[in-house]
Amino acid sequence: MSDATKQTRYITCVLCEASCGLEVVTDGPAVVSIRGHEADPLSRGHICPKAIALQDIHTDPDRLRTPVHRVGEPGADATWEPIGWDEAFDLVAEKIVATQKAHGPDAVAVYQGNPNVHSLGALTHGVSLVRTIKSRNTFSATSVDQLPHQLIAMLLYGHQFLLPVPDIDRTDLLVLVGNNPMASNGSIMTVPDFAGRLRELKARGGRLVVIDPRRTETAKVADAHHFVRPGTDAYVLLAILQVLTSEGLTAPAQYVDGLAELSAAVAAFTPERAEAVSGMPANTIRDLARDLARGTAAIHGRMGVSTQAHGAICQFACQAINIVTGNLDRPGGTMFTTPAIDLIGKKMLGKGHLGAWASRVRGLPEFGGELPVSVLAEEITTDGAGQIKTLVCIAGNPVSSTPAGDALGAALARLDFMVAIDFYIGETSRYADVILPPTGPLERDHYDLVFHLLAVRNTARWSSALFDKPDDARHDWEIAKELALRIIALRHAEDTGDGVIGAAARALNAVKDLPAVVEAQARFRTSPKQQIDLALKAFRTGLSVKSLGETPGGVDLGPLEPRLPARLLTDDKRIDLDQRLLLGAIAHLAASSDPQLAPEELLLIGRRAQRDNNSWLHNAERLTTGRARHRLLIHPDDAAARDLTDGAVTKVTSATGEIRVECQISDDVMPGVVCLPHGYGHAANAGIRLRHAKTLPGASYNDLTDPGRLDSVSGNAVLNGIPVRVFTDPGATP
Ligand SMILES: Nc1nc2c(c(=O)[nH]1)N[C@H]1C(S)=C(S)[C@@H](COP(=O)(O)OP(=O)(O)OC[C@H]3O[C@@H](n4cnc5c(=O)[nH]c(N)nc54)[C@H](O)[C@@H]3O)O[C@H]1N2
Ligand SMILES: Nc1nc2c(c(=O)[nH]1)N[C@H]1C(S)=C(S)[C@@H](COP(=O)(O)OP(=O)(O)OC[C@H]3O[C@@H](n4cnc5c(=O)[nH]c(N)nc54)[C@H](O)[C@@H]3O)O[C@H]1N2
Ligand code: SF4
Ligand SMILES: [Mo]
Repeated sequence: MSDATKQTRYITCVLCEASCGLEVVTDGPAVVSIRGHEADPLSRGHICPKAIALQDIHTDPDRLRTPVHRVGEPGADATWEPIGWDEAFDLVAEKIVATQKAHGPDAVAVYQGNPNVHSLGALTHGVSLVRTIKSRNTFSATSVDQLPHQLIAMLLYGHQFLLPVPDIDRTDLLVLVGNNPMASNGSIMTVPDFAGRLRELKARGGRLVVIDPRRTETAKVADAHHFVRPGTDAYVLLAILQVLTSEGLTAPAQYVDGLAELSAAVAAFTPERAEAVSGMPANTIRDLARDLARGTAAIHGRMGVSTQAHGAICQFACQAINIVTGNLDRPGGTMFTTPAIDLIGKKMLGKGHLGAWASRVRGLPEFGGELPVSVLAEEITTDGAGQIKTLVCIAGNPVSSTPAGDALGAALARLDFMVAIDFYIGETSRYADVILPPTGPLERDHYDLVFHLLAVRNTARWSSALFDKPDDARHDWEIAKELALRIIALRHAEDTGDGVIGAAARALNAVKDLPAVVEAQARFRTSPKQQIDLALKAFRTGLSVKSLGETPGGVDLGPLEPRLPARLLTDDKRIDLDQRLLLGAIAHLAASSDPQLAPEELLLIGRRAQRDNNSWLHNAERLTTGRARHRLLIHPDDAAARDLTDGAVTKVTSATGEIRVECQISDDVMPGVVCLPHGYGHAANAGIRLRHAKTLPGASYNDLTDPGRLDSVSGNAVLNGIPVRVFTDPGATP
């Protein structure tokens, strides 16, 4: 290694929503060091241990570099043989077109996982591929994640992605409900360097309050932490609204309607009722409500209150609290971003719609073109017209990440055909007939179309691929392009009477001059980089890919600015709190008897560790050292009641499943609550090809969750507050 060949480069980390700017030193094809980029106007030098995994992924021998197809049944005995790209594209396109011809368009389903929002090419081209497939059976990780946020944003602000973010850099009071940014680095709030920003908040006299059934890493650095029984936040949040409205502590902006209706709807939710249900003291709730109305304040609810029984009510209540206290759209409250590439303002993202169609078996409504992923398995296994026969799984691991993942896996085994666009053979992709691996995160260009929209500061950053891709590799956008063009060509060949004979590539050649095909080619051939450059210029930002590329870390466009009411996309440019869907659900909750648990039951909640990333970074050697993180946290009282000793293997059962897992006794969880991370359960003999993951199999949380339990308003999965029983199980090994 010589200094002469070393290069310092600035890139964006695409592993989580914080989107940190990194300073990477390379030497030829090798990464020499990765550190946080101090001069980055958004991330200010922040980095977390996961960033080094970028290098591990890059060099991981288990990462697929060429397409493979499975020989034999899914499982330990399956073998995977490399096939050429053209052959693979042809095969996949033909299966998709043939399935849709034989069984209708909805017989091909699509699932898009979380990494899609972290990939520019997936957004510029993957979305178009999904539109080309054109199936009502479209699913994504949204319905195990932020679906209630999008629904509420659509109803209140007129667009599913008009999501206000806490103005952490100026607020007096930040209240976090069901999120743990010290480990997750923030969500629906791109907040790199949360710890540093929190220190600044405290230094200027501000406070952080955390509401969570576990004393989390964030709770430990907060000014106050309040335990809440899982799944009962709705009572607490509605009680905060009850206090605000009944004590006259409201000061909504002039463009807000429906305060009287909201006040009436929350009247039954007294702090005393909330205390009885949630365990959070009534006086604490009153004080918190009054504090929220005092100076600038922002309340932010995330996973713990989205993926639970009352996800939509909780998100509605959080927005309503910010609105009625006058904190929405003011510095120090919650604010909307002003992104350089404004996909919302330029109407390039749909506003969202609810119930345009319903799932075939259970009749659950779509939102924004997607059905809740909790219905995926039953749509595969229930015979009849419209049954799913083929699945296109793009950057997702639903066997690990969605309710009753084990049952979903069994359903995937019954498909006629499945393709995974993924670079690992994991819990889900092992069921695929063909896996198409895109280039890795260090081999692709990036611009954050999504996270600039959700960031606590307005910036714009271009990130060039650190390394050239190998000649025979394909970017995710190229995979989307090749598949889409072949699908379009095959459909045209069929229409023009050529039929589905022979290779898709031949069909492509035969119809390449048809106007529709020419148009599609033009659309798909524009690279992500060209599209970003065109957008930056068309939107008169004064920026270009070239100018951003010459500005390491990107440009600082300043703190968030007030944008309302101009930014609203509701028909009358006003915010209406009198939302029938939500006020109806609140009335229903008011009239329902309060939740009770059977005496033996505990409530299961999730957690994220700083060195985990959902299900897929467990093959990074340096992230998987040390003591296993996938232990079940249990309160000393609950452990004693079951004669459990620390480290014992327990059997955990729910209404739908059973797992074995090691326990860790801890009073960080409240009595009656047990806590386990998701994304584990890398079964050693299942035929997955992840050498490190197999050494830390753990158990999968989602073998305990129930696809039948949904937030009834939004269709989001209930992943937290799962009633379980915990038993000593001396004979079992985890
Ligand atoms: N019980 C429980 N379940 C949960 C959660 C929870 O808190 N508790 N969290 C939920 C949340 S918030 C989410 S977002 C979901 C995540 O759910 P999913 O998105 O379904 O799963 P991931 O674990 O993110 O798996 C991502 C897959 O994409 C692959 N991959 C990674 N990068 C790329 C890429 O650039 N291109 C392609 N093509 N593939 C790539 C990986 O190899 C992996 O197979 O899980 C949800 N499930
Ligand atoms: N290190 C790391 N970072 C990540 C990820 C990761 O897997 N690892 N995943 C990324 C993704 S995809 C996402 S969506 C974000 C999520 O980011 P966060 O929302 O911050 O995610 P979690 O850490 O799951 O935090 C959820 C919190 O809710 C609490 N909780 C559970 N049930 C309840 C309840 O009923 N009420 C209340 N009030 N709280 C409850 C849990 O104890 C937990 O502390 O993180 C992202 N960042
Ligand atoms: S916080 Fe997220 S974006 Fe920042 S370095 Fe860690 S994984 Fe990457
Ligand atoms: Mo997520």
